[in-house]
Amino acid sequence: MKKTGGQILWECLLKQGVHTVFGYPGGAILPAYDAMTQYPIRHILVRHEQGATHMADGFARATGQVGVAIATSGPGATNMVTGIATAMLDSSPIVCITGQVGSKLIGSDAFQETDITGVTLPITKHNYLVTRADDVASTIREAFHVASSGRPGPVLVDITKDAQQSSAEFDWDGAAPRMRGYRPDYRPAQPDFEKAAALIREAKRPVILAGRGITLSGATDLVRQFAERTNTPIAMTLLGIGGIPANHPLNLGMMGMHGEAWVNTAIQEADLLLAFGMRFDDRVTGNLKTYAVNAKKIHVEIDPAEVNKNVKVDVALVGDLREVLADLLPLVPAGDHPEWSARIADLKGDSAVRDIQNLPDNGHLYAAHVINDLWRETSGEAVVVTDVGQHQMWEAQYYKHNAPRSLITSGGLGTMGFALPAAVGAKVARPDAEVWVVVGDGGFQMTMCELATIVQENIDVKIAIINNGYLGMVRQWQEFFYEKRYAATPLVNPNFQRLAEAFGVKAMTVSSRADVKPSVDAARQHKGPVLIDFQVEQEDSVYPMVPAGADLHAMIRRPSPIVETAAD
Ligand SMILES: Cc1cc2nc3c(=O)[nH]c(=O)nc-3n(C[C@H](O)[C@H](O)[C@H](O)COP(=O)(O)OP(=O)(O)OC[C@H]3O[C@@H](n4cnc5c(N)ncnc54)[C@H](O)[C@@H]3O)c2cc1C
Ligand SMILES: Cc1ncc(C[n+]2csc(CCOP(=O)(O)OP(=O)(O)O)c2C)c(N)n1
Ligand SMILES: [Mg+2]
Repeated sequence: MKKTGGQILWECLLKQGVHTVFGYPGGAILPAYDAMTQYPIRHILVRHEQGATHMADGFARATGQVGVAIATSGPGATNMVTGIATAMLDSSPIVCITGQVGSKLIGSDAFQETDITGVTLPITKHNYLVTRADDVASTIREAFHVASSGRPGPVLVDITKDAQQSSAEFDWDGAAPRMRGYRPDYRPAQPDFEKAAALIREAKRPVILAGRGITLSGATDLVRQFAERTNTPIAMTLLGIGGIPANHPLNLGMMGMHGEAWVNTAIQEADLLLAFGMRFDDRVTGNLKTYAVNAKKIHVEIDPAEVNKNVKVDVALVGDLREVLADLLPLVPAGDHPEWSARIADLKGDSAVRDIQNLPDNGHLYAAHVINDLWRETSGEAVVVTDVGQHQMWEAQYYKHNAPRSLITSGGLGTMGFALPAAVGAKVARPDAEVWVVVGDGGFQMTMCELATIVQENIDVKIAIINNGYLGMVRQWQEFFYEKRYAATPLVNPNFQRLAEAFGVKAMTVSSRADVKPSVDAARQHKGPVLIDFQVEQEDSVYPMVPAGADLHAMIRRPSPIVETAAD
């Protein structure tokens, strides 16, 4: 039966299992919106198209399923750019659908015409311009296949207005993806398994570097088994957090620029690094010349372009981590490294000292207190969506995540404004989960218009603004590296409580430690969205810190008053 391109779009989305899309209408996408009314699709009307992309991204990160965002041509499409780039850098599978001017008008600077496939070429895994209704089904199927297979990533499908309006035969089966040049199913060669197993057997000071790939591949159990069998400690990247429970005895915590001191020291002293689904980001390695110089390196990675990109490795096992580990595990004997374990225990010191819960209340409210109390009150079981800045790092340090996909954060692009919309996507994807937004006073103001979306759609997210009156992370760099010249970092903020109330969101303001717990409890008991403005110490800094490009072991340590380790 013939259907319009607009109808075929929704038919395909439903067949792909999509029930919710995040979007904003306009002229060039109107035929598709009109067709949408005939289908059982939940459309979440955002307030800015950037929000739609972050929502689709949050949806994808919370579940592993493809998230879908939709917008009109021109400004609608260009507003999506930041969200697409965010998804690209963190390998998040989203499909963005944009309307385009009529095919005959392309290239004429028509009203709201932007060459969005040109604009997004470097920030999409792949993108398409569809000019005929006949091509809608095959393109949508391909887009979902590309977004979700191999190394996931964003795909954009730009559909001209006439392709949405005209009719074509809808043939789902005939539209199955046929992509000769795209083969994401790599498998390592057998001799490489042998080489890796030999290095593992010989290692005396091994460390696993666990990244986002362990969750993307569904390999978290296998990584844990591998670690337990070989008694190998595990260091996590920011995006790996949650993949291995924080309370697992072999989980060391986060590595890198704001990682735990003992983790970075262990990496520098290691004789074998097992990089599982991580890409040696510069925030992870510091100075490459001095990075883990005594360690052999094994890299298990699905994308061949990542191998030997930043760090030269001794053995690369290119393939899906879960499949590779399933084959590698039987080749690896059970082992122990008593001296290494003792050294690590020594480095770590008494980690209970880091527990700031019992430090005396000196009248100052530190962000770390807020995060620590939030962790305790939610029993570590919330899905926390963070924005970018100091609060993001404190969340990573003080909220102990035990479940995969329970920390959602923009790592690679570091996109301020990500948290609030991404949390909407996460809550829509997992309505039964308790979802908290941890966001800075700066980043909140970048996408706070989505409070209106939250109210219109009754999205039950709880929002903790870590309000330090500064673009805190930049202020910290100015303090450390620019002699405290605070150029353009102090913020004059609105009254966040009254602002939230104006949107119709229940809100509180908290400025003392004693009020943190009761406010979190009140927020949890309230059905519906709640915002808490936590007015924290203004000039606190995130420690430890490896200055950009410095040696990983050259960390700036916290002078006082929150103690990090007994070894301080
Ligand atoms: C303010 C700020 C501070 C930061 N500080 C730190 C820090 O201190 N420490 C830190 O770790 N990060 C930090 N980051 C984040 C950092 O920039 C990177 O985003 C992060 O380190 C990347 O982690 P990753 O390599 O695990 O994830 P990704 O960048 O998502 O890479 C995952 C890798 O896994 C691969 N992969 C995907 N699927 C599979 C599969 N099925 N099988 C095998 N491989 C797969 C991918 O190809 C990719 O190479 C910071 C970010 C910000 C914004
Ligand atoms: C869109 C965007 N613009 C600028 C930056 C640079 N930047 C990184 S952290 C930061 C400060 C964030 O301030 P705030 O949201 O208040 O969080 P805080 O660091 O104070 O916790 C800035 C400006 C960014 N990451 N993203
Ligand atoms: Mg701030």
